[in-house]
Amino acid sequence: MKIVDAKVIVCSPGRNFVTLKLVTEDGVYGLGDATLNGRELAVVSYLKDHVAPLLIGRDAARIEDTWHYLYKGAYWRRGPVTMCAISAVDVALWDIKAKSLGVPLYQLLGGASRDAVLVYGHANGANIEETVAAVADYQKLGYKAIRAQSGVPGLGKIYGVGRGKMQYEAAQEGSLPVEETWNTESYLNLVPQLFARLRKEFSEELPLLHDAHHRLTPIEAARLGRSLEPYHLFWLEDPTPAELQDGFRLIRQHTTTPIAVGEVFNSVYDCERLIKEQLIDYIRTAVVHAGGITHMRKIASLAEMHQVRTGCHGATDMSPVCMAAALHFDLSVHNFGIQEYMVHSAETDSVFPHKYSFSNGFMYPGDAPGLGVDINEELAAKFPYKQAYLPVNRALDGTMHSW
Ligand code: KDG
Ligand code: MG
Repeated sequence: MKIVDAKVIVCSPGRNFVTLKLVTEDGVYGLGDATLNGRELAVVSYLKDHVAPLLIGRDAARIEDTWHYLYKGAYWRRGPVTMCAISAVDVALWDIKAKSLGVPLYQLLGGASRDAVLVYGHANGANIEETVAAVADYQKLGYKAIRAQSGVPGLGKIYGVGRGKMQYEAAQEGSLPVEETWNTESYLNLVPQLFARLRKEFSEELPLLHDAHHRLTPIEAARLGRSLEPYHLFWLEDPTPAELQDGFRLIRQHTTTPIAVGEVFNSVYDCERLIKEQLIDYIRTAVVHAGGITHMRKIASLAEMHQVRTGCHGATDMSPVCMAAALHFDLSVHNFGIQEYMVHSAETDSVFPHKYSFSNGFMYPGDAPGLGVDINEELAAKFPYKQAYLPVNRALDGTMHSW
């Protein structure tokens, strides 16, 4: 079953998405998400100029071999652009294989390890009281686990808050990134107050999560983790930038708050030390950024051996194609922990009709053959690419800070 076409579709139904469509000689096609938020066109070029020509005429059934052909064959290894492109090819090939065999993808990954996929929603507010109200709203929608982010007095819009309490979209249209303001001390004082208030309002049993979004040094993160211990979070995410992995050892020495990391990772080598030394509890790599289903399974297997669970990144910049792939992965891997879920806009859902569904705090990939997601190319063409960037962050004195 030879690949005869490799089409890169760029559209912006509410936000930018890059989708790879691989077509085989017998007409079966597969989709892969290749969206790299704020750097979309770099992946488009990599796919169009360097990957698509290599795929024409290749056997679509050889998924593992194609993965290594693109990874080893490039000589230049890893990196978000390359790995996003490889992910898209990989997922499209898994979609083709499952469709050809007439089974939902999770059946090819060992079958279901559970009945449903636990997800968490994003509650946020400009201040603590607004965030408490947003958590209540998410509970009413049936969510069984909720991430809580609050604005910090004096800082204006910061990561995780600012576009209405039920939704948050980080990328903003424009030719330059928006600049946000940061002050670590104000943040470190506010977050424990937020969770103290949330535990007062809601059950001790409600899994609550928080994302520090790479903005702390290891010792600041250790202070935050320790101050949150009475409120027993499900996880504290990205407590410190993960380039310096020794920092996680320091955090671990000081707190029992569970740690999640990995949304910016793109290979098992980024995770290896953190997993093997049991410095984290949840690995958050995404199918679209970490080499597709093929590579994500290797990461999950390593994690399983070290009692680390998965917690895939699932913000709105993961397209419905990635979301579907994540749900098949989540349903099948033994050491699944939780899946992030941010609802896409109605425009996005209309461009990407899909069979996955949410009900009462859980998600289901559905039983359609393959991924169970399609792309309406005619409609996609009505939403052309719009330049957009993730924000940048500056401390109060103007110094650049991690966002
Ligand atoms: O593209 C970057 C966003 O997806 C990221 O900032 C969202 O941190 C995020 C999260 O946990 O969803
Ligand atoms: Mg995050």
